[in-house]
Amino acid sequence: MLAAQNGSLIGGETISILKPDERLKARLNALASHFRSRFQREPSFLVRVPGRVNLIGEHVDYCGYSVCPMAIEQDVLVAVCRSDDDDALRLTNVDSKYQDYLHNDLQEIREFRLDDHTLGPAWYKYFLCGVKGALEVIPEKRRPRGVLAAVCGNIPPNAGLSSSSALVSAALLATVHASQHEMSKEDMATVSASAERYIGTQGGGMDQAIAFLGKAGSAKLIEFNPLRGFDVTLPDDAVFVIAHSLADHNKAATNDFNTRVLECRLAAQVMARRRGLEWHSVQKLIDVQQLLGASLEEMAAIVSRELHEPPYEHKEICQILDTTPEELNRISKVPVDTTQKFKLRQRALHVFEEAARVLSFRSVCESKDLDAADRLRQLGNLMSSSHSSLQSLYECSHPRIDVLVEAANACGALGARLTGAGWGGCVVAMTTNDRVEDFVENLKKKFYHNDECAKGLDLMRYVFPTEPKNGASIHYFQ
Ligand code: ADP
Ligand code: NG1
Ligand code: MG
Repeated sequence: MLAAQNGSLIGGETISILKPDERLKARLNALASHFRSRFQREPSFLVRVPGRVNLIGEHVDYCGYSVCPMAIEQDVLVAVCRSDDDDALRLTNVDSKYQDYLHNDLQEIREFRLDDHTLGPAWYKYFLCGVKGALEVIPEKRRPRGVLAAVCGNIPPNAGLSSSSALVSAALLATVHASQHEMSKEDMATVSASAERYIGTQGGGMDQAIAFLGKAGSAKLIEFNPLRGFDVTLPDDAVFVIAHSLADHNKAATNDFNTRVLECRLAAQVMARRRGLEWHSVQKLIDVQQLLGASLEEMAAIVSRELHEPPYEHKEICQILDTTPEELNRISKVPVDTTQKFKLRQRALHVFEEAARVLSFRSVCESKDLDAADRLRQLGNLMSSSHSSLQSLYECSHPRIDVLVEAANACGALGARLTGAGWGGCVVAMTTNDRVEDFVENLKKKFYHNDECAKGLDLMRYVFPTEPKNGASIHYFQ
């Protein structure tokens, strides 16, 4: 059974039911006609959940630290109809590369295991994560017998813009709304973050939080435990450009992501043990910080004292924690190979320094003492330092990402960094209003024009300016 943070559901604003604007109407009509052709029925409502770009605060959410993303225009739409004369879940996708899916008993999805894949999950499993999460919190008498759903999305997938969470969150919202069950945005985000873990990745909750809490015109500082979002007003003259490295990385298809989550947990436990603290209850790096009552800057210094540079072997971690390899494997929550080595110092250092950069980013945005140029320069520097840390300490970049960041800098970006989990995907670069058009054109020339991978692509979909958009919404067809 899923529980929201602190074990209970928290109240708050619910998802807005809005009239579709003109841009949405065209897509909505195409989706409705796909729905009709597959199901010979009219859809009754539509949910829209956006992707996001994280401006700063990478790989810190699952350590308990705040992040600073904004919702983007690209989204996942789901047209939905509840069916009370049939027990099935029927799913279809406008994009034919995602095959239709049918399961004859919707209620059975509660018991499904969704993380048993070798080459990465089928698309519909993300949808099932959201349905499973919803069924766990909707009272039995409200649950629909069956659901028909048609999906269409335009978030570049496997690229760090959170297409997976948009899909999981849309499935959750669709099922909850079809059941006429009321939930606050915060509860939706929390349940959706837990639900996405069924796919096998141990994410921290940033993506689902901004998917529901996003607000047009501001980025958000997202805090966890309890989940809260604070508006961050970005400088008027700043423009953020997303650029795709054209290297995909599906998080659930490899152990890369979960290994970092594990390294952070082990770093926290080893630090706790070395400082004479009870380590079993320590799960996140923020737990050690709170137990030690130290600042983020002090934590970076403590890391340098308590954790050594050469990678830790499994055996050494067992010795420090005074535990057996079997017990360590059990608490690791992800499969661990005993020959695996863990870079505890490097990962923990990244997290504490990146968490501090998020707070600095917000202070710089809010500062009244800086002139416009200084503000942009400082924000750009924070983004660039974040990228260097992801590259060298966290080792989650990709050669194409590093070349793209360099190209963005050479084209005059004030700062540029990998965004999302990495190992491929997108970068976010900051430029100014008056330079954005030239910046995008120059970046196209520098990175994409002579690139084999970019041949035949509509580059507008791979390199584009973005601005903060609203989070999830519900729309009716009439
Ligand atoms: P991201 O960084 O985009 O969140 P993930 O590796 O977490 O990448 O997961 C992306 C997966 O989500 C895709 O491989 C695909 O299975 C699914 N997905 C994303 N967008 C869509 C869509 N429009 N329709 C169907 N499935 C989608
Ligand atoms: P992406 O790249 O969008 O899948 C992942 C995690 C986030 C966060 C970032 C790294 C999920 C669903 N998302 O994002 O929680 O940890 O990596 O900052 O696991
Ligand atoms: Mg994802």
